[in-house]
Amino acid sequence: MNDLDFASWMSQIQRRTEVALEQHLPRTDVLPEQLHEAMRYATLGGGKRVRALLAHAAGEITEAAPERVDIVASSIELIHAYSLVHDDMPCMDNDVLRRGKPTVHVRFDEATALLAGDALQTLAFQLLAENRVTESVGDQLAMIALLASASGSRGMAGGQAIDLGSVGRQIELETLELMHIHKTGALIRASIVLGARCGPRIEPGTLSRLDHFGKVVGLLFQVVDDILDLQSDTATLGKTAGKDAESEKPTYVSLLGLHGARQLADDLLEQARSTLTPFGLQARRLDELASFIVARKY
Ligand code: GRG
Repeated sequence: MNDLDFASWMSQIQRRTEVALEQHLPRTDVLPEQLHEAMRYATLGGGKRVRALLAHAAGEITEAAPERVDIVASSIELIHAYSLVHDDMPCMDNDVLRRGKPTVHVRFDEATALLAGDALQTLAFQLLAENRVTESVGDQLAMIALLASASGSRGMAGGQAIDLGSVGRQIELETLELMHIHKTGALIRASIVLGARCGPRIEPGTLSRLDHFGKVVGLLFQVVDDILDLQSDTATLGKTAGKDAESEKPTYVSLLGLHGARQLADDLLEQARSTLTPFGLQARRLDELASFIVARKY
């Protein structure tokens, strides 16, 4: 796959992620049909699959078998899909549009959205527990624990709690950073480390270097998200644009201004790319992904 240009590589990984997710999600002719329909609606046919791409790109560094990375990538995309379903609900962001379609509670109902999110989350852990992704059982257990802590109150869910608590308040840049390291960053960071842990060639220092890269890229992702929320439109984003300002959410743009946020994105990109230098050509896809995250339009 190394001779592919970035766009072809990306669409190949997006395709194989879609196929893996479609295989692992419960069928809609199995009871309870509506819940299964909602789970598939929330997960399939949309999304950039950035976390799956990062997992595969990190797996290339440790020579991981792509079939193993597919499991990790699917688990992470399931967690991500659950977080979006719950985030869009009236008790949180109360949004009606996601990935260019009505949100799950709008298309179905609130109770179904809540249950679909719950079931997507547990399916993620079932997948990772039932399929071998690394040689040692102890390592596999550690990977399951890593995904749990990245998703839980010390990771994504905790970041969401800080986010909900900061609406309409003035917060310092450090608090904003802490919030995003958890809310958006923890799962992105886990995608990279888990992808790498699927492979046999893990040199000393590799995982901590990749973890640092993930931390920087997680922040970079959020800075760009804040800029897009202000600068882009609903049709391009596939979700309601201008939501941050409307709901008085502190963002990198509200704290630093547009120019400051752009400057921060440039600095973070440089930092992320320099972290990869020791990996040489094996980090080509991670490097390309970092640039893609900055250049993305949605
Ligand atoms: C409800 C526990 C819980 C957590 C929700 C991740 C999150 C926490 C909320 C999502 C809200 C949001 C818009 C966050 C900004 C960054 C982000 C995660 C954007 C969406 O991710 P993309 O752009 O989405 O990767 P796609 O649709 O491409 O998969």
